[in-house]
Amino acid sequence: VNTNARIVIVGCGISGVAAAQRLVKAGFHNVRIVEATARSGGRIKTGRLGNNIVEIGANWIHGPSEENPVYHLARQYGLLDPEALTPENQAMDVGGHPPWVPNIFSSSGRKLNVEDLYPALEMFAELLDESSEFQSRGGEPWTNVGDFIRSKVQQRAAEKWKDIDGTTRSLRLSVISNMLKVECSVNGAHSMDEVGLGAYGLYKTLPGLDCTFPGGYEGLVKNLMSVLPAGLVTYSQPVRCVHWNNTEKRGYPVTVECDDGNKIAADHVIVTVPLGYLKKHHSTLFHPPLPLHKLHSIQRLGFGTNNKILVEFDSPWWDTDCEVIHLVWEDEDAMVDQVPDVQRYWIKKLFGFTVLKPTERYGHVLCGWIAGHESEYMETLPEQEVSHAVTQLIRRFTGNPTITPRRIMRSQWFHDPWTCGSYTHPGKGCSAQDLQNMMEPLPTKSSQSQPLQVLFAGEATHPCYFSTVHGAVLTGWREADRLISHYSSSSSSELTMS
Ligand code: 6YU
Repeated sequence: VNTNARIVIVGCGISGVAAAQRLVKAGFHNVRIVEATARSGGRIKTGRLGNNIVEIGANWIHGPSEENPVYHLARQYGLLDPEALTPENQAMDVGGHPPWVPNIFSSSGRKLNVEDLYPALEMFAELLDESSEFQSRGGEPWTNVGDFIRSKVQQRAAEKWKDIDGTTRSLRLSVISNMLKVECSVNGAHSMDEVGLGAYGLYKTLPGLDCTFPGGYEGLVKNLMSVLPAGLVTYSQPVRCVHWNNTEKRGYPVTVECDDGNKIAADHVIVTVPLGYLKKHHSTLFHPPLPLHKLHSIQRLGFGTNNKILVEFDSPWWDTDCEVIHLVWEDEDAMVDQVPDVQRYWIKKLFGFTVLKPTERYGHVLCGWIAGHESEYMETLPEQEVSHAVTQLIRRFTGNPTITPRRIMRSQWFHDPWTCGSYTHPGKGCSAQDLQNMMEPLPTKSSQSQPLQVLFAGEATHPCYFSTVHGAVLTGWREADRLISHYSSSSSSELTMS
């Protein structure tokens, strides 16, 4: 294998690190990573709230079981709690929605009886499952998940809930609105009306009950990086433009131009920048520009915002066994997941909180979730204003005017200039072909020029695990393997020729 090839990786998120680790292990010694910020990890970002280790980006290992590379690595590095390692934990197939114990509060300051709301929760869960079944036959007559769910709930409520009193029916429909907001957060979308029904089923889940990293998700990045030679990453070095198809004879086919004017010649570049960044900067990031089919897929795929608002309390106002808190607005029986006036009502988009467990480790810390344009607006407000809005919200829903958070912290992924949002979802009109186009290297096959000049990794390029850390890892390995097998086969053909 010819291991002299010069390979530049743009971005030191987990996909870039995974690609570098694989290439270095295969013996490539001219590998470097160029990263815009001063740190590794990208959307894996561990911070502190008081004495607590908290996640600002990725939170869970989704589906921690044998097939999940993140689970494998985390286990190998000794980063998980014993419960996560049990066979029972790995065998639980939760379909992407862990069966967390809920507490449900309403906007009139009542804690609702969860059993009364089961019919709505169950109907919603069924419809989400059905939304996955449209793959490859489009979503006709619906284009998006939001429309599909609304029309089906209307139909089924008319049949099944016809003898139910108006107040209960209205409350159940308000619960559907809350569940739509949950899905906006899960999918990283402004509204479920923006998530394509035809492609919703592309996303695949793995078995295993979602678990966290007690010492922080960044431990995964650090361990994976420990095998890389010192100095392999250049930090605070944003890439401005990838010039490919360079025509000068005997030169390298690609030049990576940095913001400070630095130019790096390469045989291959692996681009791992987030889809949000690509959407915004594709026209200046590539010269010559991307082929149209690739560009159209970048535009069709969705990249929305999902942010966290972490809040610490002196004492809990939720049940001891509670794992998730839902806040149901009683005036939202129209099954809506967007607020009418973002500046005034942005806080209504926050679906509720997940509870950081175990309590012995975290104390009383909640993680609030808010997606969409409302979340992007929240990012522009001073932290104090966010804190005030959250305090008022909790006081209203609990009916307890004395609850006061001790500390608060929020993420701002939309205004992060190197991310421009949170993660990928299939937009309206998307199909499996769009994810294939995302991962296709440049130049495309028909071209006569040097192959594999620009390769693409990152969560948005995984055909079924997009939006996740395990998806990102697999794409880094995939592109490294593409180069490794390219050089194995070209050296073997050289051998055959000689
Ligand atoms: C997961 C989870 N999780 C919450 C929140 C967020 C995300 N994810 P990176 O961005 O990391 O790296 C790119 C680098 O490039 C970066 O360092 C940049 O600085 C750099 N760069 C950019 N421009 C550059 C330039 N010009 N020059 C040089 N460098 C440049 N995933 O598994 N579990 O719990 C969550 C969550 C708030 C923001 C998440 C979660 C997503 C992961 O964080 C993400 O996929 C990977 O970290 C990305 O790694 P990367 O290397 O690709 O990019 C249909 C349907 C489906 C349902 N889907 C839902 C599934 C659930 C998804 N859930 C996510 C949930 C949470 C809560």
